Amino acid sequence: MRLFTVHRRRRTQSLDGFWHFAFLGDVAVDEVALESIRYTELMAVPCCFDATPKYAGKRGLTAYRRTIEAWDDSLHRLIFHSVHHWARIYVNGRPLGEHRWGNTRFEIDFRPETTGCLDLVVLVDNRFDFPRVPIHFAGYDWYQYGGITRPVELQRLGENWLNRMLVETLDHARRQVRIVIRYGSRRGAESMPLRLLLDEREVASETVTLAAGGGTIERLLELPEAECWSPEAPNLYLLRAELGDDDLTERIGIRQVRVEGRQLLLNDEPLRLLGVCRHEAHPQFGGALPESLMLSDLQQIQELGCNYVRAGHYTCDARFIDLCDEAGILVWAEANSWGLLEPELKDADIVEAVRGNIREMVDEQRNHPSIIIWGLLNECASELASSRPAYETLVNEYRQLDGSRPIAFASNRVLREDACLDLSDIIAINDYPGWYHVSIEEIGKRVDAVYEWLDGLGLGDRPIIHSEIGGGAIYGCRDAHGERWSEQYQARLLDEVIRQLFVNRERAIGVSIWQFCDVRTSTHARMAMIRPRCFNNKGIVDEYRRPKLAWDGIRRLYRELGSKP
Ligand code: ADA
Repeated sequence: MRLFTVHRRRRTQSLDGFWHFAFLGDVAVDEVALESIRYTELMAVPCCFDATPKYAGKRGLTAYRRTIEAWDDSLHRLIFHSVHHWARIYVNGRPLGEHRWGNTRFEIDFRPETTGCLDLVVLVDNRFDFPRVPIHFAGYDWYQYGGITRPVELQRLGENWLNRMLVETLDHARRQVRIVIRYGSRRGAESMPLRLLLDEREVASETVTLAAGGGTIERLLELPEAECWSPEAPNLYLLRAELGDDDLTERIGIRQVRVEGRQLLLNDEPLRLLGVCRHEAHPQFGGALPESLMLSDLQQIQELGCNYVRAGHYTCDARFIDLCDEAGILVWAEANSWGLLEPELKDADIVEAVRGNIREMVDEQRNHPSIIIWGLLNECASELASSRPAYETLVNEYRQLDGSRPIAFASNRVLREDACLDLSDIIAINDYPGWYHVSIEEIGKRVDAVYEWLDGLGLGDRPIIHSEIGGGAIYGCRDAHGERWSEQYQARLLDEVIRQLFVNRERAIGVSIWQFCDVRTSTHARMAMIRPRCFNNKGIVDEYRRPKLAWDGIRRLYRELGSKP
């Protein structure tokens, strides 16, 4: 699943391929008798079943089935890297667990009752059904496809096993890292050899006594031979832990990120972020992008001169972030929470779900050196004092899980009351001058007004990222008028905004153009009426990644501006 081998010792099998499939439609989950399901066709895993021609646009309950082989009667683990939106897992007819949102990894541990062939069934539901699926809502501005959308793996865990290894740089100059190993143990009280290897060279070795059930081991390590990670020199190392018979590898980069005054620093050097916002979407694959497309997206993003991607509005595929780690592309990673209003932010189930989503994302992705910002609550009701408790809860969740990265939420409540923005380490502004507000000629004035407003709020001393700017263009639409929806208008608009931000002014530390590619949006009437073709057409490449007119100008500008302020 990753760009490196995670387990060299642990038995692991990929369950990707064709599974038996049944579309059950609009039926209540608890009324389905597993024995009565007739699997009449096949479905690919991973894939979005509703991006295939037969099920395009369909919502309902589905069942996926295949056999798996238990190696022996040890604890086994199924890893689902994403099932969209809701899943219930059965082995030999026994329900083992549920998961209620897409885009993050979850695990199901079980001890097989028999060895050999087992029957694995996964019920997958892509319907919008609050409160069963509390963070996928029908009106979001991207099409939320369903299915087993990322790879699935089966592992044998044995008697003692490594669950996670978290690696955090404490001091990049001294190459000092903190390592937290979480393990599981069936019996405990056993003494075990623990070794840590950096690119296969031993850097620590000791004997540890395991606690029954499991526990954590925390160590500080200095790795003087390691070079720091940065966009210019993205040095990566494989850190492998061996505990008894098990092992676990993480790929690490030594780097620290912090906010100081109006700057964002990486290893004490100020950054300028020039990038794009990117959805995982393609007409043929939905949100389940093949590796070839991840790679070609990355190539285009590099070609454009970007050093930064805002990924989201949900947890991006770890393989794409692996590619960013390698390429030195900086990433804003974001938990799923889009446009929530007052009633939603006051709803304990929704806030708890976003919190769970944050926990899973941080747990899965915190070791990526390229991730420098944790994002959340895109364009939610931050102007209301009643929203503050939700913001505080969720921002604090991030801070407790990982205090090593700044936090930002993109706000479009500009020039208004504000009740939450002070909770954000970086001020992130989604504003569309030249599109939703003011004419192209008035963009500069609008930018000044936004900065004055921030000063007035007493937040003028923080770094500012223009987390979204943009305008729609239909691919191929060029005419003498060059008005809205034409490629000329989009090109003119983006050129003017970027110049106003970085050439005529020097206050912002970053920009992410909304958006990299055109994406299908929801069929909700409110959205469909303002989105020609039911696509969000603000991509600077279309949904098939064909560059629009704006491409060349942005490419030139980004290259001229460069990654240093
Ligand atoms: C918002 C939102 C995006 C997209 C954009 C637009 O800023 O964060 O997801 O919907 O607006 O195209 O209007």
